[in-house]
Amino acid sequence: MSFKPTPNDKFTFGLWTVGNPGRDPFGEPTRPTWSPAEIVDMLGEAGGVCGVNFHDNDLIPIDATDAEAASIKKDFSAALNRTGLKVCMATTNLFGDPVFKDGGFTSNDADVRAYAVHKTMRAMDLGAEFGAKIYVMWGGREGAETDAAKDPVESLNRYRDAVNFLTNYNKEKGYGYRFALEPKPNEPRGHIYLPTVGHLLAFIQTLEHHADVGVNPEVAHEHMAGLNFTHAVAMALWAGKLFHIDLNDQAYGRYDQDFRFGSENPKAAFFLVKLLEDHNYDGFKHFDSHAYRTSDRADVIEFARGSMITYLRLADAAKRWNADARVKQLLASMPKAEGGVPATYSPGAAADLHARSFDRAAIAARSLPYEALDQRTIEILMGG
Ligand code: DIG
Ligand code: MN
Ligand code: MN
Repeated sequence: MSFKPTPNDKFTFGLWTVGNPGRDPFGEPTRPTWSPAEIVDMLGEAGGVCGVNFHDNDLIPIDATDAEAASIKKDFSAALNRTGLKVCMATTNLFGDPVFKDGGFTSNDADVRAYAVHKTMRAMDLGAEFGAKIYVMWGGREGAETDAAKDPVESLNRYRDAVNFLTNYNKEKGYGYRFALEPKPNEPRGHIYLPTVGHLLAFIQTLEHHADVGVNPEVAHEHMAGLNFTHAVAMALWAGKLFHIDLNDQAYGRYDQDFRFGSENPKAAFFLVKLLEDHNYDGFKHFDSHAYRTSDRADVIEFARGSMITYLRLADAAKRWNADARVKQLLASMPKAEGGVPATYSPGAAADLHARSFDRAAIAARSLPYEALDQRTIEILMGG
């Protein structure tokens, strides 16, 4: 069976992912800095990619003249036309320039907070120009190394005020963005505010236009927090807030590795894909990851292809798991799951439950064949 991605799979890549030049904290770039148009052409070569995403300055350098910006946009548009790729998500770089050394929305400097909102409005304009309908906000610099610097409660007020202002700008301009806030526990700041999906879901409920705001969970970031990413995504799905997702992979307890999807822990990736497929997630699947520093252009394209093919293979494995006779037999052998606690309260239901007697020993003796079920999962993943 061949696993060929198509644009209908809604796989996307940021310009900064395939365009990653291989620089790391201990070494210079190992690859050329390709232009946005060249990156789009590389994604066209990979085949089956739905779209591309960008931070404002991935496309237009922060100090570009209007003429330079116009020329870049012209070349980028031409590449989109020849490859058929769309722009699916836009976001703002509020972490690269030194002005953001203490954050953007939560900076202690009111001028920096103003500039961050100014820059985001213009980045929203740019994304809308190319048809993006998802706007991601990753607060990579919104944090602290020492809590002597700022009051974390005041920081959340500042964060909320900035997001409220920008969701109102979205309404005034009629851009139709849905905002996806992206959590990360640390790096580049010692501690980043709103570090996990759970923190963001609580934060979103306090916003003026909370219906327009969801989350963009990333595998690597929940792993950095030592959390189960599938459960984080389940929480977002359950809350109706999974507006976007950053797929990659990551060893626990390491710096943000942004590895190719499924390359570090295929079993965890399987359960994530099974969750997304079982719950009919219909959003973009963004591979926020990059090739190894050792990769050349051809291997970077293999990285992009591999990301998509792994997802498709795991989705096929999820279909085979759901249809597997042994899996069905094991699930059927487990205690009845339906019923139990009444979905709605009534005095009668409470009286019945209150008076009910339970044979604890008999219930405790029931079997839960999870070893067999997990073993069968491993066998299916191994092609068995
Ligand atoms: C890091 O995981 C962040 C940035 O790459 C970007 O702002 C966001 C978009 O996916 N992810
Ligand atoms: Mn990351
Ligand atoms: Mn990300």
